[in-house]
Amino acid sequence: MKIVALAGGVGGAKLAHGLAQILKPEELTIIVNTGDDFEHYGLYICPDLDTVCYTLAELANPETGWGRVDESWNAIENASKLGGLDWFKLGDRDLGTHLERTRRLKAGDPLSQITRDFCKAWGVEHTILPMSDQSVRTMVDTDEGELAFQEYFVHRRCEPRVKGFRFVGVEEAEPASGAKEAIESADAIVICPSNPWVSVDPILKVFSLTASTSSARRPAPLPVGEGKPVVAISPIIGGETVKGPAAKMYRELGIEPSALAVANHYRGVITHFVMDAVDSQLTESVRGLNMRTLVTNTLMKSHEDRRQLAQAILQFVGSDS
Ligand code: FO1
Repeated sequence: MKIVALAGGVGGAKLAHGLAQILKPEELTIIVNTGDDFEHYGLYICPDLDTVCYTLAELANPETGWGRVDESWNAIENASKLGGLDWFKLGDRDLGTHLERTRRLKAGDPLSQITRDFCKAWGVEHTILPMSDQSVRTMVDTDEGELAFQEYFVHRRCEPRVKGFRFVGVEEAEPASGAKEAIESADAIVICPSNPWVSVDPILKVFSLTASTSSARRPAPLPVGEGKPVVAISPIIGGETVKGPAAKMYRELGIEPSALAVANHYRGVITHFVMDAVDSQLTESVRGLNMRTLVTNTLMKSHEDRRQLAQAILQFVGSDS
């Protein structure tokens, strides 16, 4: 079964890792959000892309979910001592990734090719692609003005109240080389349990799969995914997010955070929806959105949880396709 997974950072990476434990390399392509990318110290940083690559390479820091395992912090500590910026923690090993990626980008290589080469070097056999080789920048509109994504997320610890989002460059961004073909030849598309507003929506917009950030712009009859199952896994469990600000964002945008709110967010895009057992009382409401539902354990604490959730999702979308 050929699957395309759409992923943001930590939650997306965990499910992608579960899928990679089951599917052969030629059966899985993971398309990753690059709206979080930014330049820092003159280096090109791709947090979500690196999180997915490190996770599949089993090189990720198990405590944070982002960055590298067995990391040291000499460079950033030294920079900080010299008066430099230290709000975004770049580890010594991780810095090597940013240095080499920046060198290659400056030499004119596309991000998708660089990512393929890095994955080969790290022993990752499944295909991981950025959503686009062109720049898309997520901007967060807040009560303190518009902030670049990492400024909002890491520097300001998601404290400002969110009013909306803007994805600069998304209209012009073409899908990365190979990504559209992967979607076209996939049997199903899996939207990982990543933040719908800032991790998944930018990818959906690049592929014209939706424009669900505004109900006024509810659209898009799946020009790419049409005719195949598209399944989303709720990142909201029992009204809260496992990690990150998705629930806070829903609240600040005037929507009660719940699995139902997530299903509603993806209305018109998805055919199948997976939610946690603690949210089983929402099943009928989600079915009312014309979606098939699966209620299961979606919390991925261990590698085995990741594999089991991936297995359940594959069975769910495979059972009627
Ligand atoms: N997240 C943090 O909360 N604090 C950090 O200092 C931080 C550093 C960092 C370095 C490299 C990297 O690839 C990711 C990093 N992240 C950090 C995570 C990242 O900024 C966010 O989790 C994502 O952008 C949201 O998906």
